Amino acid sequence: MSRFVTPRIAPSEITDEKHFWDRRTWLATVGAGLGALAYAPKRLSAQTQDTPTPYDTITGYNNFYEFSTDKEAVRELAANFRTTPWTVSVEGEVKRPKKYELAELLRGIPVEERTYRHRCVEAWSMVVPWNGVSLAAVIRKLEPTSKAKYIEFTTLMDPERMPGQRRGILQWPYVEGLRMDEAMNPLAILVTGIYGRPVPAQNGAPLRLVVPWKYGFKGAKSIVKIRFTERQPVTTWALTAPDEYGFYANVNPAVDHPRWSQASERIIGRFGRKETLPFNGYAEQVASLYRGMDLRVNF
Ligand SMILES: Nc1nc2c(c(=O)[nH]1)N[C@H]1C(S)=C(S)[C@@H](COP(=O)(O)O)O[C@H]1N2
Ligand SMILES: [Mo]
Repeated sequence: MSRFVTPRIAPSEITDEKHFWDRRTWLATVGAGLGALAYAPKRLSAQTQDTPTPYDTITGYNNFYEFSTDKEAVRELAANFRTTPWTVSVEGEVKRPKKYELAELLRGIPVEERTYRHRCVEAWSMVVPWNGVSLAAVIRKLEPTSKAKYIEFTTLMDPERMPGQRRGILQWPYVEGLRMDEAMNPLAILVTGIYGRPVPAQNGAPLRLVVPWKYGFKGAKSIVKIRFTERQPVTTWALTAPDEYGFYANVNPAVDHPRWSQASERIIGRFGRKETLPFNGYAEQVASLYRGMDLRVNF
């Protein structure tokens, strides 16, 4: 899987956070020279300046109900989860419906480094240096038809390999979705790595969605199906508890969850809380997508 992680710097060169920061320092140091243009990973202006959460915390505190509802148990339960071979079925309103081997799906699309705030609907947050590909680039490659108004993502269904699926906690498989214009926003990515290493199973290997202005549950893990649809997808959490989890799920400090406030968030791996920002701090990039919508109704 390492070939999907970072294209220009071998993962073997980046073995821990210290090296990650050394590399950043190096990039900043040589940044003045022309040579750096060729080597620096493409950065988006939206990238947060917040301090990234340590690797061990990001990969040791996980919501992945297919393995367990105990966040600290997922890492161990997912330790032997095999992600090769991996097939992603592309279906629905698309030029060529087809089953892709993962490498084929991502071929030709550059892997970028995107450090994003990650805000769970449970009112905790992290800052994650993801590696991944632009979802828009993948969609352009797949060529949806003019009827495609939404995109749906489905997680692997395999109770033998995912012990949590032997219990009816949710209606499996886990399904999430976006409106097509949301999916085409440059902030939306399909993640293949964290801190320059292949994304671990507990974080959604080998391919998971990240939509940083929305609550974390929109980011379906271990994706095996991408379907383009005319109708709004029926998504797992909105189906399970429609009063608590909407289809849009944009981070919004003004709309509380029925059972807790969304005004602030607990910072995992650090002390204290911080104020939650509208659209998780990405309003400048995405607020226009929702112009004219009542975000209390479409929560
Ligand atoms: N398939 C699947 N995807 C999922 C979940 C899940 O239980 N199953 N949990 C979601 C929730 S609630 C969050 S907050 C994020 C957690 O991602 P992380 O473990 O990488 O922090 O994954 C999301 N994607
Ligand atoms: Mo979450």
